[in-house]
Amino acid sequence: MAKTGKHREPLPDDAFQALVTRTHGRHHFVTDAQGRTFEAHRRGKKSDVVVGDQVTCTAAQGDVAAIESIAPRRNLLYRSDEWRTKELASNLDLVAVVFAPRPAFNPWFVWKAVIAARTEDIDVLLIRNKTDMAEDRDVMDDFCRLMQAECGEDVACLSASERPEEARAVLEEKFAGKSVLLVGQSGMGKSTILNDLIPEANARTREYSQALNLGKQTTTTTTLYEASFLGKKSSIIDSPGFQEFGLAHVTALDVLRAMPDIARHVEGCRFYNCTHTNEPGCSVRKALEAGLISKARYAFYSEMIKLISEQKSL
Ligand SMILES: Nc1nc2c(ncn2[C@@H]2O[C@H](COP(=O)(O)OP(=O)(O)OP(=O)(O)O)[C@@H](O)[C@H]2O)c(=O)[nH]1
Ligand SMILES: [Mg+2]
Ligand SMILES: [Zn+2]
Repeated sequence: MAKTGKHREPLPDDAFQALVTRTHGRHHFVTDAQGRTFEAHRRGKKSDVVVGDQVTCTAAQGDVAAIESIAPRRNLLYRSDEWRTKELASNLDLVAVVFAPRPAFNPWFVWKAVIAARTEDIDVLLIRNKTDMAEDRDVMDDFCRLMQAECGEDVACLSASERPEEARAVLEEKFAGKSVLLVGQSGMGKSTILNDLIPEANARTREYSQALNLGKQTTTTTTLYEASFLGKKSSIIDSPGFQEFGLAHVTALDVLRAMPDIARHVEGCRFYNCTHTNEPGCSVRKALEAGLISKARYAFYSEMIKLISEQKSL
């Protein structure tokens, strides 16, 4: 049966709308308006279904249904490398990037996640978790100051495991009425944060996987949980941690748009197409030399531009 174009056949009477709440390889789960959950298979063996998609399903037999079509998406967050793209979730209002001093703090991961979200016009919240840990406290403080004062990002500081009530109060307000994706490297505390806000989710956290020796990555599927925060319908999507936020799909302009601390200095450059890397008369480099731009941020910016130009010349 054709799903698009002029020759679309009418769907049977039992067709229904649903939300994709979980994907695991080719296995999908959808929830309908009555809150019933079905295992759902995509018609035609396509593998284009993403958590957050609104879909039309048919033939619910018991708790198994078929996904006939996917409604147009408002946005789609994904990462990519030279060879492939990996969709994370769709129809998002907020990307919450979780970072912490342990297992390892990686500012580039956070900055790349911000670029990915901004490129799709999705709002960002940075969540500094594990504030109870003394390790690298100064590094974390400096990073948060930079992100707030120089980059204009919203940063929430919390301790999901030691002060869950506080974490809940801060995040309920930020998440109310929104569809929120939690992203971050493995072990940063995404599932712990989810459990603080939606205890019924009962998501596995590292203690559990350590006890069972399940290995490093605790969360293995992307799952959407619905909740009511401050009386508003909201949802949180927990996703498996990963190490590299590949951005093979972004342009130099996308990078600059997501880096206001750099972009604010581009006005006086001699060349209209200045890349702010090695051109003479560059006002960004002047600002860098005058100490008006963070060295770490500039190093990140120039590496991103280098990677993008290398890709173009492939
Ligand atoms: N000290 C401290 N530990 C925390 C905090 N939040 C989470 N943890 C611990 O950090 C570990 C990892 O937490 P998870 O919630 O499983 O991390 P995750 O980001 O979901 O990891 P993946 O599912 O592998 O991507 C667990 O042992 C948590 O108890 C916190 O605020 N402080
Ligand atoms: Mg997890
Ligand atoms: Zn320049």
